[in-house]
Amino acid sequence: MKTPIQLQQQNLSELRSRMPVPTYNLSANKTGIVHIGVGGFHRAHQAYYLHQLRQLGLASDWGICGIGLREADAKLHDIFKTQDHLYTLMVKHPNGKIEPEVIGSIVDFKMGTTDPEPVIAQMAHADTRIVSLTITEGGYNFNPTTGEFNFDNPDIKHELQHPNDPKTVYGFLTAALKRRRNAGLPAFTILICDNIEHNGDMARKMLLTFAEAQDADLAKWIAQEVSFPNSMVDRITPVTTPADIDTLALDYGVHDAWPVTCEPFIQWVVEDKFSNGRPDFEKVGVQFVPDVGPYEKMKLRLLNAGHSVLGLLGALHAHKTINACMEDKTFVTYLRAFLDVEATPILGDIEGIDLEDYKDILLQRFANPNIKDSVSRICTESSAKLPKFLIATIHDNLATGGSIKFATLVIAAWGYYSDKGMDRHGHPIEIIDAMSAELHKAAEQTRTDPLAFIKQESLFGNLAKNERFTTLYAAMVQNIYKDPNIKKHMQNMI
Ligand code: CS2
Repeated sequence: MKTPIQLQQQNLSELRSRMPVPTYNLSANKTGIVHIGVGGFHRAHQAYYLHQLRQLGLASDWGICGIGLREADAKLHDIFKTQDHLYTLMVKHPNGKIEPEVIGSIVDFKMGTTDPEPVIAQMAHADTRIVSLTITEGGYNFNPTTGEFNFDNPDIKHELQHPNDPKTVYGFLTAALKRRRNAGLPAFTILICDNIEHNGDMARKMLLTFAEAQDADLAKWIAQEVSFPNSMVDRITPVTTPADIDTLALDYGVHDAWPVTCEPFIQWVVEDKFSNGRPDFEKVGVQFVPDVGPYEKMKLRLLNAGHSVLGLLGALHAHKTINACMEDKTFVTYLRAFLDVEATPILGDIEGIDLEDYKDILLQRFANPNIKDSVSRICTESSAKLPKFLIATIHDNLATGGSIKFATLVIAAWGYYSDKGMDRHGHPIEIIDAMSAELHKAAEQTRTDPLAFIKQESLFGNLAKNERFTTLYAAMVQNIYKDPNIKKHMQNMI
């Protein structure tokens, strides 16, 4: 056992014997990227790619300034302050090996909740050339079925009235872009790193809708000057646990109040449309393609949907982690059947990708016993995820006459989960979802109206009017309410 050393710039030379640390000058020449939403994923993905570039002696004009727009981000802000924005990335291999490494690509962190001015100024600074976002699938303020911007959001109403007091990303982006336009500075690229199909196109549409309501001239300038590359991002990043912090301190001798853990796999496929330059990301394995669409669809409909299949069915069965689901033969067979029979046929051919290999690797990734990705993380904000990950596949298969049964059981299970909020042992499940009250209200009417849950049009579109779907769904609902042992129903289908 080593006496733990506090993670801090001044201790890096001492830490060097314990794990790899940055070899570059931590204060980048310029802060070229402003990133909103510095969760575990950003730190395991984009910030790691930048770190690799910096280790190669490149990208010194691309330091990252993290931004927190939620009160909850204050915790990371404070930790970063004591740790000089350093953190440890713990890559966890299936054989139990852990590779920790200190990452130094984030050079600053600002909160926008108390005083928006420093954040707007940072985005409007001449050195800032990219503003990137990971604000979660639910963070973009649109109706998942209609795809329309939600003007009823009180924060949006507020910032339309008070452009100098932004609350959401839309208010911050327009305030900063306006300042750049007025100063004659080039616009920055807006790079979305969330799991949404055509994420750049979606963000462009949302930002222009908001900007038009605020300032039509500015909207025109944004439409001409700002590029929004679509991108597909991938690395499984579980929630950090106290055990991870302890492992780092006890086994590696590093005190880090908020390390990040992740799997070895990493992928980023991006469209090369950057209006104001970009780091040489291709030198560290980022793929640039003319059209990201097929890659995004593949990832969302296989990986993310696969996660949701395991997550919701696993929650009812009382499996705690994704790898526990993968140790259960019924779950593995069911998942593979869903992927092969329902998700794959709608993907078509994707250049350079063998979908069978992709799925084989995916199953190995899910099975990594060292990752212990919690089912509860996967089920968090299901209302923002399922329309894009799973319900879209049901719609596609209804249109083509394809199979829908494996996905439909997941929807029926989601309804039961939202109604009862407990697993098969009667233990409560904590449901974390911005729509949890509405979901529960709709689901609890299932006994009197079996279709009540799927009548929520903002999530399901017109599924409640599709006879092929409703007949199957209603029968599954009846079975689950009669016998909540979800595994039995899964077994009957495989
Ligand atoms: C997960 C994703 O949130 C989810 O439901 O499927 O966070 C997933 O782990 C990442 O997209 C992996 O790249």
